[in-house]
Amino acid sequence: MTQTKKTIEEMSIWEDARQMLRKAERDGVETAWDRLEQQTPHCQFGETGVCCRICTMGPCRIGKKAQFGVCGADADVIVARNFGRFLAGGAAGHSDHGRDCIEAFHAVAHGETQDYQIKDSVKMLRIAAELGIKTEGRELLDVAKDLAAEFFESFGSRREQVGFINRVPLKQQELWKKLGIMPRGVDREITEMMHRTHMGCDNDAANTLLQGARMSLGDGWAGSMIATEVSDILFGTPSPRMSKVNLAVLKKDQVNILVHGHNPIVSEKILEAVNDPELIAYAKEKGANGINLAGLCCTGNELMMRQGIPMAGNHLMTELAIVTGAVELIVVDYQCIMPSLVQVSKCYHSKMITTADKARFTGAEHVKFEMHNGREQARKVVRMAIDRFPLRNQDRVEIPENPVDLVTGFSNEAILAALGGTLTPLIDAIKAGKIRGAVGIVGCNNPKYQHDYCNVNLARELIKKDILVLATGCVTTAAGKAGLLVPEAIEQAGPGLKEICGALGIPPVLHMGSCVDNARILQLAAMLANEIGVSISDLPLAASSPEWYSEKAATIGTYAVASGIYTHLGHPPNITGSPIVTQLALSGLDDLVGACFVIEPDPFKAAELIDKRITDKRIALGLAG
Ligand code: SF4
Ligand code: MSK
Repeated sequence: MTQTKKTIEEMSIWEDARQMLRKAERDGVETAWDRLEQQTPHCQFGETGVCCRICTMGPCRIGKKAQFGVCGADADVIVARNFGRFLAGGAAGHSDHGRDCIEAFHAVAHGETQDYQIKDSVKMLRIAAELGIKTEGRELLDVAKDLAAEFFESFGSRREQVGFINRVPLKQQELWKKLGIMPRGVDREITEMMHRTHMGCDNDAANTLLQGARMSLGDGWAGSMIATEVSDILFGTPSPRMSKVNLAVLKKDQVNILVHGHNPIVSEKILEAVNDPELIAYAKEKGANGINLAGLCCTGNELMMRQGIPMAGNHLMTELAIVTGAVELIVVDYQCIMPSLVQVSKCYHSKMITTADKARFTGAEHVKFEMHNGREQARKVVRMAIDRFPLRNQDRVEIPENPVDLVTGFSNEAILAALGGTLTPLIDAIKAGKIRGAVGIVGCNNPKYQHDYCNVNLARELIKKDILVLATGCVTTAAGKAGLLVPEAIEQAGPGLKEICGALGIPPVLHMGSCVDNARILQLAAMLANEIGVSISDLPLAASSPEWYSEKAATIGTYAVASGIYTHLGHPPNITGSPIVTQLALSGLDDLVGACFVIEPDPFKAAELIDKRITDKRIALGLAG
């Protein structure tokens, strides 16, 4: 993808973003768009995946001059190895987040912390029973101890399959066994991928990709799924609630704190601290009218889903939020946090706080959060924010106006409750063609695209075609800003979807959470398939990540495809230098797992392609297209 200098209007579809991009220019602040321009054109060897740095006989690159690396590896092997390691990064990110959640849960179960509790014991007992743990007549914490141990087991290496595989339709489980892609343990599959892609191991591109599928399934059906389920147990299972989105959620007269990253372990404690009357009084002493907490990216989604905390912006809004000049402090945990935030903060009075030893940023202050001190550390951080309020230069503050309303909180439990406790009304609506299918639109922003243009337009096009949209990750913010997350958005939907969502009082685009919460969509797909008695790949479903950028997004796409869900990406991963890998991703996988990737940068054309796939699946099920 080549790039020329964009106008501010071409950079983002949003007025709040454009206003801050103009301010950034005036304030001399460099943004991701400026740096993209400096990086363009990108290296073609890197972009097509044919640059190998796996050993020091290289680096090697495949092109007109040489068809083989020093060791003899060809483009297919090099691309497959690079892509395998790319997917491993994503699987490790989600799954290590999941492990951190289990550690908090384990600490609660063993009485090692008073700072976290079990908020949803009903869900905990239900999941314990689902995983074969005896619950009757036992103390809650005893069950919790066993459940934490069971979750840890899914990360290990001595099992035939991870625990939540019991959720997958049996036919599909058989297929995964036959193909050798049944995930045995989260860590095992990631380690095996790193091993296979060491020089001199797996030199068969297709074989490496199958391990990519197995490892990604380990992420989707274990690492991410456990992260979601444990977060619900500790902080509450989301239910529908109102909130607001865009930079207008920042407040001129209050101390503004932003939480950014992915894991609610830190942000939930910050939320508690900002509601502490003592700290609110301290903020007033310092001349502020209160303390305002807003989210960014997926930590923002986690807090919004469970607590209704407003969302300042998605991935490409993170620098721009600080450019308002109104942010005292940005607290981060991990993933998707641009290192540039340290520099942007320094252009204002803002302070950046890191909280995880595994995600430190040079130039930011580190306040380490551990299980036993989360509450105390959160109070410390909020106090630091308040102390910065008097340093704010109100003349440099510019906060966009008009936040947009949205409804969030659509966990599967909430969806089932809206349906009256059973999937039957949804299945009936699908059979009748009122809801023709469902698409999970997930993932990121990428400055190579006009910010959120594809995310929003794809969602709009699909709901027009009576296709229900399930949104997670940074797409939720895009959909929210576009007014698609409120019940009134049914006016933009096709007649069938309008009728069903109108009757249920829900929006045609459902906010289902953060990146790890794509596991909620997997589970919903599995529940539907089990109820109808088919495989997930038989259902009129699709997934899409129109503006993706991260390793995690590629892993999500891969576990979606391996789970039987046709998946659209706006641009390909760095694999196009290999005919074998590209062919397998774009069609070959369809024969193996019943789904494949499709690449299309234009959201309107993508909607047509997805619509066609959904029509084909409906017809195969004996339903009207
Ligand atoms: Fe070159 Fe082979 Fe080493 Fe890769 S593994 S850098 S292709 S010699
Ligand atoms: S935060 S992975 S930019 S969705 Fe989950 Fe957003 Fe993508 Fe990060």
